[in-house]
Amino acid sequence: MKHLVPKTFLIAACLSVGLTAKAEDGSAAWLRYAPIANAKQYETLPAVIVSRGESASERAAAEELRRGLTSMLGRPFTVAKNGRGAAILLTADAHLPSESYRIARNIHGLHIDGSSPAAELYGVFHFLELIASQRPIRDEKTQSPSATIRWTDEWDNLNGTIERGYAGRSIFFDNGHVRADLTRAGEYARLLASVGINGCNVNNVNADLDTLSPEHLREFARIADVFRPWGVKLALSIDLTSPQTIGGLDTFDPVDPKVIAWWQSKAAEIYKLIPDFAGFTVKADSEGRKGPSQYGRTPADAANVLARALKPHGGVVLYRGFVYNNHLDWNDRKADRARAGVDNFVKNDGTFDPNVIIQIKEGPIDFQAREPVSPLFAALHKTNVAIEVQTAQEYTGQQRHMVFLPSMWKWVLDTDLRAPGADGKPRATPVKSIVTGHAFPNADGSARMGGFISVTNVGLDANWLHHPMAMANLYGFGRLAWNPDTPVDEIANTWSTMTWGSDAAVRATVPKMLLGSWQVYEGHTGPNGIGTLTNILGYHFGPGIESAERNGWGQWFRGEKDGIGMDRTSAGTGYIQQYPPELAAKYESLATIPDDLLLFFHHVPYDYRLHSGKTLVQSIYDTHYASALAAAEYVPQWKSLQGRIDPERYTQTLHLFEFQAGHAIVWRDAINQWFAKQSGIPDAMHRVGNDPGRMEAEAVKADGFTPVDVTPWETASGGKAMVCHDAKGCTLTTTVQQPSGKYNVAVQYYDMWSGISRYELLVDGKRVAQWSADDTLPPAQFDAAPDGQTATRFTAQGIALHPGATMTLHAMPDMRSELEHVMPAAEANSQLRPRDYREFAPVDYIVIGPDGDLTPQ
Ligand code: GCW
Repeated sequence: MKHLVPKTFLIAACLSVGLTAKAEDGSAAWLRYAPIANAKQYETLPAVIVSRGESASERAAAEELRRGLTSMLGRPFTVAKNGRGAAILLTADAHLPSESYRIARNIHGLHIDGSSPAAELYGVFHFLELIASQRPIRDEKTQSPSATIRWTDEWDNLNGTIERGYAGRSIFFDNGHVRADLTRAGEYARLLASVGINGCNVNNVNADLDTLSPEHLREFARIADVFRPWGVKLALSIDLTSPQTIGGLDTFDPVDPKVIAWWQSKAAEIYKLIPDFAGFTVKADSEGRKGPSQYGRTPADAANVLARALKPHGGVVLYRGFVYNNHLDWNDRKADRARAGVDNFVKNDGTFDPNVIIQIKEGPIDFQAREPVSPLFAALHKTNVAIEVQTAQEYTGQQRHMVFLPSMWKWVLDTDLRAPGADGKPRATPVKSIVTGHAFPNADGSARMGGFISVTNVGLDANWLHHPMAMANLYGFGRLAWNPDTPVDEIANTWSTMTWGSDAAVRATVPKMLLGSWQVYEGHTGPNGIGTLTNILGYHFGPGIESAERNGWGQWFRGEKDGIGMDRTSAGTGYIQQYPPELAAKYESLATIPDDLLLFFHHVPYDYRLHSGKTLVQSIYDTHYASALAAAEYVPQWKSLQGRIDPERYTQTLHLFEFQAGHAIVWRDAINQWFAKQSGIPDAMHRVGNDPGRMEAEAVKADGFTPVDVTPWETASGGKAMVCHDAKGCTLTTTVQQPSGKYNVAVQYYDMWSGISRYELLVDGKRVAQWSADDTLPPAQFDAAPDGQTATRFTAQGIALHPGATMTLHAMPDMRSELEHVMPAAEANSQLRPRDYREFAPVDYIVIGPDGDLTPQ
């Protein structure tokens, strides 16, 4: 590498920086700036950062660079207004394309040029990432974002709760107001800026009706203030009824002149307080929210009244494509929720104003473990569109399972819809080309406005998303939004190095774990495009298979006697015909439909032979065993990194992997048992229903315990659990049959949200293990019943057993009377009634398996 500057200008790198792991809480995320192993390679980097910029963003950029380089390279860097000699120069260059930066070297030193202060920040963060991953400094070509909209949506409520938030309460709101202390909000904006995210919608799309009250707007302005230095613009979700609900008008009809005037004056009021306000997100005519249909108006009528009010100020409207009827008729074989996007929007193509963007969820249903891509992307040719993905893992393990979502998103973005061009012939139109505005450009040939939105739902948990690995999703979202061609292994590698350090074993292990994790999760939840198979009427976390059927929500898979899967062919709901012809033909034919999407599109017998050569049901059994095992293997893989990662994050992550290993078994067994019963076809390998070493709680000698039916039945082994209503405690006793030796003993039980039952395991009267059911997981939410989301396990390792030994599980329920009528704060403003959260120490089964790091099967 050519040296940047003469050696005489250099300050020797401080080589004393070690790699000793120190305790960390994850709040620094990927911006830890840990000292790098070989700082010497950057010894020619000048120690003076020259920045003349006066704006808050330019100051933030210079300070970030100083902080990052000093910390990583272990020598002091300083910021100056002017410099003599070699320096790192942060400069504005108006000739660069919008939001772009360039890194280049010349005789004066290193230049980081940005077209705007925010772009200087992007350049700085990119440069710091380069150093953190110990890549060589080279001249780089100008880097520009792929699209203008790169936002996160946060589903935070003003009362401080977060809809589908799995990492604590809101960083923005509490008790009906914006928090007094917005430190975390500012830190969040810094994280967002570091991956090029330029907007953040801070309140739930199910917006509080008084979001736009003058009092709240003044408070929101404070959030905008802490975002601003990081180039992150504030957006708000609004309710379309606002002119009526808070404006006092007798209507919210979007074409009514009074309503038009109201929105105009509201926009002016907002921009007075927040001059760089980004715009509105709108959920209307969906899941009980009112919308333009009430007045016989179109989504375009509604979107345009807002867009016209925002236009003079430079704002945009993100109108959500998530409009569907949640009271569909189950008995109507033609009814199909997946059709809703195209059915509701395509007729309005070309009628939306230029500052309206239709925000389309990646798939036609709702963030399932796998769905085909939404056909709406290819159906709107004269309308701006953006893709909405969900970093919050609502249907993918709620940040209690590790699921690296960039793998999924990349698959979506690369899916080629084969939309016809002007000549009517199919052409390459991958989703990424559509959402970046290139596939269907404006009339003048320029790219349409488009973009990327991640529903993120960070919370007050120190590490933002609860599972340290979940932060790879936020990081990866930013990287893909900036450049959807970024390879996912590059995302996994860079994130891992910045988050966990550059130890060779860590670098070899973490990205590999991440990159396989979507497949693992899909493999032990809903298979073959059927949907996640979680309890859709509950919290979307654990299995609850038939909750999707026989109701108006339309997440049906039609599991029937003759077979399973939604028939969406032309003989069925006709949904497939919403795709452009070439792709429709591929999905319509059983010969070409990919195995992993089969049940989304076709109704087939249980013994239908897949392209893989296996029958559907056998493939489900096999995949579920393999994937649960893969999830269990995360534990020993992670343990192999002990000492190479700070103990605090190491331990926290280990607990999550241990939980995941147990919960993957809950999923595996629920789905396999259900398919075995439904199909009547046994597992050719005799695993389903035959669990070596497993003792059903209801089948061993019980003292005090009583059996209960668990609902849904597939979420308990044998459909039953034992519960203890005796305040003195209850016991389960069995006689060990195994040969003498060391074993793992796992207890599968249910951990309710609020009670704390206590358990101890005794061998020949001697206590060998004890634990409390006081985990913050599961349930990730407030569940008062034994079911798929409260099911969990405790594993005691290395327990010495001998044939004839008496093994006793002693359980103490938590029967405190104050738990009898509890209303969790998070549910306080919902329709729910207080519930009985006493915890009767429910136990499903005990299993004895081989000693070691793997949880017994
Ligand atoms: O999937 C559903 C979620 C709702 C959410 C809705 C939406 C904010 O379960 O919690 O509401 O999607 O995206 O609007």
